[in-house]
Amino acid sequence: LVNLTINSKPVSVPKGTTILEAAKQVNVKIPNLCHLNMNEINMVNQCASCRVCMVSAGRGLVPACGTLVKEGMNVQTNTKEALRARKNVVQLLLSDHPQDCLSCDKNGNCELQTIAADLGIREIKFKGEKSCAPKDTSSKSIVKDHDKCILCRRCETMCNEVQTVGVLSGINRGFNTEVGTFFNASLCDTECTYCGQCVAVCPTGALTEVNNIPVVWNALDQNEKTVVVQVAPAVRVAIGEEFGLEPGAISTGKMVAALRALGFKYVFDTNFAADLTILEEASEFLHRLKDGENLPILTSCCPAWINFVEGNYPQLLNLPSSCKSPQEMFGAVAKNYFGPKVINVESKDMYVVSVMPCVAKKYECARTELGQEDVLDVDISITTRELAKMIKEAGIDLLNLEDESFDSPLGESTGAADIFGATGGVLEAALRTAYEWVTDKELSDVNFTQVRGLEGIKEASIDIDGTIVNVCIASSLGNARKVMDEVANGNSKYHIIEIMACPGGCVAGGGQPYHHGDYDIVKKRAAGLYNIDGSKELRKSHKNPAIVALYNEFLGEPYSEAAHKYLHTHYFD
Ligand code: HC1
Ligand code: SF4
Repeated sequence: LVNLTINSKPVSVPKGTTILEAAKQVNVKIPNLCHLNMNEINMVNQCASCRVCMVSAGRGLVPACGTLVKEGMNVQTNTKEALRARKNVVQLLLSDHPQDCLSCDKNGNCELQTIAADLGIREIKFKGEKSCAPKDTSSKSIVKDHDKCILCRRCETMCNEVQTVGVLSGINRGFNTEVGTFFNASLCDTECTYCGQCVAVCPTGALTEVNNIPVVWNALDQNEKTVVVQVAPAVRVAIGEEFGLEPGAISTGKMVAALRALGFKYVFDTNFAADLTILEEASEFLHRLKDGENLPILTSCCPAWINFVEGNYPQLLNLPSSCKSPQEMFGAVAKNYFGPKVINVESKDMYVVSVMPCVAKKYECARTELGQEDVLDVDISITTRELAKMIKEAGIDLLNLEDESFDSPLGESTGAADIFGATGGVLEAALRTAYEWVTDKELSDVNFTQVRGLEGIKEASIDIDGTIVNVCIASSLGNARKVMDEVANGNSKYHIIEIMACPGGCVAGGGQPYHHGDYDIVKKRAAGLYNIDGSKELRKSHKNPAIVALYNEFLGEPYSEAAHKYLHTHYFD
C-alpha cells in the first residue's frame, strides 16, 4: 500500500492508484471532465486531455486523473493555484465553444456547462479562433457536431475499445485536431453501427441523437393518418429519471397517460411484439435444432448488432434469426392486422411511432426491406429522452398523472417481454417458451437466474428434457466480437447466442437518460424490469392471450407463411 494525504486526510491505497481514485476513498471530490471510469464494463477513459482535475502535489500542479500516488505525497485539491488553473482550463475550453447553450440538445445535461457553473465562471475572458466545421447529419441516428467537441476522447475509447468498431479517432494536429472518421467520411459512409454508446458518454453536445421530435409533432397535428405509438420495455424503468424519480422506478401507467395526453390515438406496447418475437424465434430455433443446421442461432432484435454482424461477419449471415426486431414486428402487426382488420384503416393510413431506449432504432425503422411494398413497418422512432422532452414541452405534469393502461390488443404482454430490455432477457424469455414446447410440461420456476446480470459474456447449459442446450449472452460489440470469432473459427459450443450492442442491454441504450458513467443506474433499471416480470401473473410469451388470438385470426401458426411475410427479414453484407 502507498500512504499519502489528500487535503490533510491520510489515505492508504494500492500502488498504481491515481490521485483521483484515491481522493474518492476519502470523499474528496476533484472536479474532472474528460475522465470516465466505468469498471463494470471495463471502460476507462484516462487520456488526461482536459486538465480540469489539476491539483497541487509536491512542487507543482498535476492532473489527478493521470498521476499515480506516491509514498508520502501531500495532495491539496483546492489551493489557489489549482483553482486558478482549473478555471483557466474551462475558460479556454469555452473560448472555442459555440455559446448556444440555451438551444443545445444537451442543455441541462452538459458536463461542460455544469463544471462552468460549479466554478462560478461568469465571463469568457479568452478570445480567439473558433472551430468551425460542418455538422455531420448524414445518418438517421446520430449528429456529430465537431464545434462542440472538447477532445475528451471518451467516444473514441468507447467506439474502439468497448465496441471495437473503430470508427472514431483523433485526426489532424494542433488547433485542427478533431475526433473524426477515416478520411473524415460522413458517418453514413463508415462502419458505424449506430449503437449510440459514443452519444451516451459524450459530455457535451458534440454527439447527439437525430432529433425526430418535430416529425412526431407534425404527425400528431394532422388528421389523415391514425397515429399509433409503441413503447419499448426499457423505457418504462428509465423515463421517470427525467422527472426526478429514482432509476428503475416503474412508470408504465404514468407514461401511458402522458402518451395519451400528447394525442396518440392508440397507446400500445412493444412488449406485445416482444412476446410475438419469442414465439417466432423459439420456433425457428427448434427447427434449426431438429435439422442440426444454422447453429448457433443469434438473436436479431438489436439493430446495432445486426449492423455489426452484417459488416464484420458476412460469411455468417445464415446464423442471425430471421425474426424482425420487436419494434418492427409491432409495426407490421399494427399496419397489416390492427389497422385493416380491427379498426378498418388501410395500412398506408396508419402512422406508427416508436419510443425506444436506442438511437439505432431510428436507422432500423428506415431500412426499406422492413415493410410491405413501399409502406414501412415503423414510420419514425424517438428515444426515451425525446419522449421526456415532448412531455415537458406539452406542459404535462407526469408525476401527477393517474396511471392508465395500454390499449388492447397490442398492449397485452407477459413478464417475458419486459425482461427483453436487460442483457440476457431475450434468451431467458425464449427458454421459458422453448422448454414448455419441447417437453410439453409446465416450467414451474421460470427464473433462469444464470443468464442475468451485467457481466459482458455469460454462459449456461440448460437441460431441456435430456437435450443440453448451451447458451451464451454477450453485451457490448467488443464482447460480441469475442464470441463471434469463436463461431467463425468453428470453436463455439453454443446453440443460442443473445447479443445486445449496448453494455448491459437496452436499459443502457444510447437513447436513455444520461447515466454519466454510473452503472448503478443501469443495474437499478434492470432490477425494475425483473420486478415487473416477477409481479405479472403471465410470464411466458406463448401464454399471452392476445398473441394466441393474433395467430388464430391472422397468422395461423408460428413460423407459417404469413408469419414469414410479415415478421421475418433477411440481411445484407
Ligand atoms: Fe430493446 Fe427490443 S429489447 S431491442 O433492447 O428486442 O431498443 O427496451 O425495444 O425491438 O422489445 C431496444 C428495449 C426493444 C426491440 C424489444
Ligand atoms: Fe462507434 Fe457506436 Fe458511436 Fe458508431 S454509434 S461511432 S459504432 S460508438
